[in-house]
Amino acid sequence: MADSKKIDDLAFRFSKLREKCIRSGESIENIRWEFLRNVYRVPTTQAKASESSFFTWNKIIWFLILPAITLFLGQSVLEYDADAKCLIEPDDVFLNELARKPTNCSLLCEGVNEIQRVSNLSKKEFISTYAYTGRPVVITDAAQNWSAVNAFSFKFFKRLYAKSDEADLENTDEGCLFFPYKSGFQSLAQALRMPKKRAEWKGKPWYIGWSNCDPTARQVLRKYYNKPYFIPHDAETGDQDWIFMGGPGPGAPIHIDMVQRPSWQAQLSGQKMWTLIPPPECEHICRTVQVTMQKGEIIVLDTNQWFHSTKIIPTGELSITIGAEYD
Ligand SMILES: O=C(O)CCC(=O)C(=O)O
Ligand SMILES: [Fe+2]
Repeated sequence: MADSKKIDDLAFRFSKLREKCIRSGESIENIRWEFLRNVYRVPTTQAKASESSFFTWNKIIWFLILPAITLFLGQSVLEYDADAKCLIEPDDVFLNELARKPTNCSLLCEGVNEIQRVSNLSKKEFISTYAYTGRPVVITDAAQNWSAVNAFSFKFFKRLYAKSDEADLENTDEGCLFFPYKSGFQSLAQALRMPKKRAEWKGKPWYIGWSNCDPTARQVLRKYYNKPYFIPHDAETGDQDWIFMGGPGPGAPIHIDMVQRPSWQAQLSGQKMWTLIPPPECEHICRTVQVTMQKGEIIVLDTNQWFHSTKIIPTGELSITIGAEYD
């Protein structure tokens, strides 16, 4: 099988397993052997009903070769290379690619030749055309009158988190995630301590992203923005704010997410270009699209279905965005 076919095949099997777990409520651990057997095409072994006596030939043979196997395994354990790379690394973003359902291409991206820019978008139209189809859209007037537009800056976030406990900021159990990209920072706390020069974009370039998990900071943030006006009253927007900040150059590299829901992201400072690539199974009918976000605009996007990357456009301002998931 060609490599890409193998990956498609594997992706399909992973996706089936995921569906099965969701449907049956079983944990992936319980059905992982079934999955591995399926992937490696090992036939299911069935005990033979006729086997009755303990000393069958089979057992005698096993009795003889077992010590040899034990010796061999013992040797292998001694030679075990703990640093050897796994077939698939546990934190590999490739896993996100494998563990997803195949996309309904006609719904997601067929005929999407460019990203629509709209204004005055009614809740009704948002629901019927964009909210759950995965078709990306930019709402140009969505965040223009948020006070976040003039208030958010590097200094703002430094002050916002000054009182937060450093350990709290890094507690991944609470869903606090930090994306350092190529900045070299290991945590949000560390990034916010960067020298003034670097923060003012006169040192090594940086781009970072994080999910806010400090409830006090969340309350402050919410004073600066509203739920986007086109999101229906009964649709929740996630509790977790996602913030991305940095200067000109590469932003997020191409990836696909495994989050619960589609999301919106408001451009509050600077400009950022998004590249959206349809999933491979849609390549024959869909195309890659790009859009540059201006200050005060919101992009709505299903990051679980579109591969995406970002790039910050030089404007003299940091790019700062805030976003959340909705359902
Ligand atoms: O804003 C960015 O640079 C990347 C955001 C992203 O990957 C996401 O919202 O899923
Ligand atoms: Fe993403």
